[in-house]
Amino acid sequence: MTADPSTRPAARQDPATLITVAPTGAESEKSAVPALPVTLDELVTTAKECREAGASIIHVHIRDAGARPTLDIGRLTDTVHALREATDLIVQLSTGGAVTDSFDARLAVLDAGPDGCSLTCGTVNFGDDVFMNPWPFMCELYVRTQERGVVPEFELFDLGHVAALHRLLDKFGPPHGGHVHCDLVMGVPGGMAGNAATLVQAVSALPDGATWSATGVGRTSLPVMFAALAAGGHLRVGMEDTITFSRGRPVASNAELVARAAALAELAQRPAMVPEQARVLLGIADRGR
Ligand code: KMH
Ligand code: ZN
Repeated sequence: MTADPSTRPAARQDPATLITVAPTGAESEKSAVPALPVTLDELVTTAKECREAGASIIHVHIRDAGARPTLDIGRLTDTVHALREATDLIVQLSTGGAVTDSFDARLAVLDAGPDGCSLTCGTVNFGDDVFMNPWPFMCELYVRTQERGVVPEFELFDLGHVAALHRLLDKFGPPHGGHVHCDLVMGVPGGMAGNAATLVQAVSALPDGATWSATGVGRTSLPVMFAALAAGGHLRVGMEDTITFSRGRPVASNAELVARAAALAELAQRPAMVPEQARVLLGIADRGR
């Protein structure tokens, strides 16, 4: 029996699942979360383990010698080279940084020559802080990605960010590589809720042909992961977003979060894709290793 066309999903369904790992972030402190990778050695080891476990993109925030968040361009450049040397992962640098970072420092991240970067589509309350992404900053960053040949991933923390994404694409045209890929960051205190109903609403508003992943911060991690798989999306996991594996049990490593995501993707009959497949999906050229 064939399915009734009216029940077929409108959303694009990729036969495999792109898994992004976001191993570090800017918010957790090493002293509170000892398993957090903060040195270059720890990051490279994490990257290799996560690649083995099923990740194809690494979303990178780095730390300084005191394990504090930094956007130091020398360290970022060394990090891009080291990750390329050690793995075939797609290297995506955060342009969000920490809430205290200046716009100029966030724009300069592209100078480190990553494959991709995050581009958040609007300001959002972020716990007790504010993550600032005013329209002129978004525009400047987007145009620079087009000029530098860096593929942006549009980070959407709120439904209003989806509207801002449409506005950006209408004004400046498609991104480098020609394909729009978004990441729904859900469950941030101040952003959109991390649940299935909100995910479906956000996905239905995305540009035609866009692909998307989703991540739920904190305890929204699992509900968002199940909802994303059910809706045909991709997954982002990692200690940037989740430091508790299950009730009362801290995450032991980023790789175990990737392994859990890959196992769920396998169960959903959309197994984890390898970086080569992800590059084709996202229009990201292999810059050589
Ligand atoms: N650390 C947050 C303030 C991104 O990487 O682009 C911003 C963030 C988003 O993590
Ligand atoms: Zn980030």
